[in-house]
Amino acid sequence: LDISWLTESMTSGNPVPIQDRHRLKISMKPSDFTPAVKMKSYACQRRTPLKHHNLFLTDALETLAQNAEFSENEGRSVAFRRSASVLKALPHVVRAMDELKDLPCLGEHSLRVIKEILEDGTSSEVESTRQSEQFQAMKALTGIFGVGVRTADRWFREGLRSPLDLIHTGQKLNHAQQAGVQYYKDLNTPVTKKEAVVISDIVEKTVKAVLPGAIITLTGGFRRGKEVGHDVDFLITHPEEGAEERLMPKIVNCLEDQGLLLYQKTTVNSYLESKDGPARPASNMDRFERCFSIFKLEVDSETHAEGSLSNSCSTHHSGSTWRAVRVDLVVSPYSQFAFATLGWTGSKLFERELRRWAGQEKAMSLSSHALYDSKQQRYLRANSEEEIFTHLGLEYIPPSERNA
Ligand code: DCT
Ligand code: MG
Repeated sequence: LDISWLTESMTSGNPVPIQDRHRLKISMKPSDFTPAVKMKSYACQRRTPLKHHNLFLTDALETLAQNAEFSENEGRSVAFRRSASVLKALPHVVRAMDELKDLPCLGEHSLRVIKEILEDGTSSEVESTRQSEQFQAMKALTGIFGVGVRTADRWFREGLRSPLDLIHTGQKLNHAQQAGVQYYKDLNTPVTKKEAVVISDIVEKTVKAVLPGAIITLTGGFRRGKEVGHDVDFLITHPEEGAEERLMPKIVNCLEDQGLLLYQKTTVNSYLESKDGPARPASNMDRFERCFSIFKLEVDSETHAEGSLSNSCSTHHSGSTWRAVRVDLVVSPYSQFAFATLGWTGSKLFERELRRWAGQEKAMSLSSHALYDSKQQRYLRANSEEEIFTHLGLEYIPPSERNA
């Protein structure tokens, strides 16, 4: 429906010409216009569903974000992620550049990429990034559990391209990286919701056997409604403050006794609340008692995908009845549980934006442990995520709409 003649008249302030007036009689429903979307600028002010309308654009922008992370250019990476996130929150497919003109966070570079995709179907920068040897090698190397961008970059400059190259050249690897190489294929096979549910049952039974009355919450992407994830995240607490102390070693022992752990590394809780407020700006690294683990998950023949276990780097063989799955366990004191739940539900960008909102708009400092109000010089307590949103002056966004 072409209504440009009408909108022109409306915006110019001139009356609709006589010869056009009969055209106004055709039924005009509000849905005939693409409504101007009022988009808030912080991702934590918006509802971002898991399934959205602009994957063809967001995938491209997130490729550039990932490439910026590989060269440790955080500012550039966050800029691309923010652009992508705005498009995820749009209620319609983007078809033309003028639909973007009132949207926040879309920088010059992102707009250039979007324009190219809308006009040509692809962006040359995105395609050449995806095909570049460096990008592919960095993806493969950082895809190894225990390997960060710095290590991967050093290996790349030494000529290494894949996990197999690490084995062939006899690289010195720490324990986490050894497990990462050994279970490389399994750990790069997405964990399904079904597998997450099976692991939840195991974790729940184990934790409750060790500490009756404990509360176990599935967090991370699965709490936001994702169908697959790269790992399974759990948050554990107990209504009696203090009952959770030194709980992790007991959980780990119990899991080990059942032969369920292929790898684990536990870090102790090092969080201390200072009466003067948080010492450093709230970071995304929290200080809970935490266990990074790799579970040995029995696979029933029905879900056992053909070939998914034949792993050239792995000691186990095709025909095994188990697979390796990354599981993160976090223990929180009950008084911090709401903050920990909010912090561990994600998405990563949603969390980053919550902390930025707190700091820049509210003079508060938010972490997965606490919320500190710098003006009142005191900690604000909360028993639920809803209360934290209220403290922050934000509308409550449920987990399924935090997929920023
Ligand atoms: N988190 C964060 N900042 C980070 C890392 C994690 O705020 N730098 C939070 C948000 C999500 C949660 O911890 C779990 O992290 P991941 O498992 O990495 O994210 P996910 O959303 O669960 O993604 P996936 O589905 O791939 O596991
Ligand atoms: Mg996760």
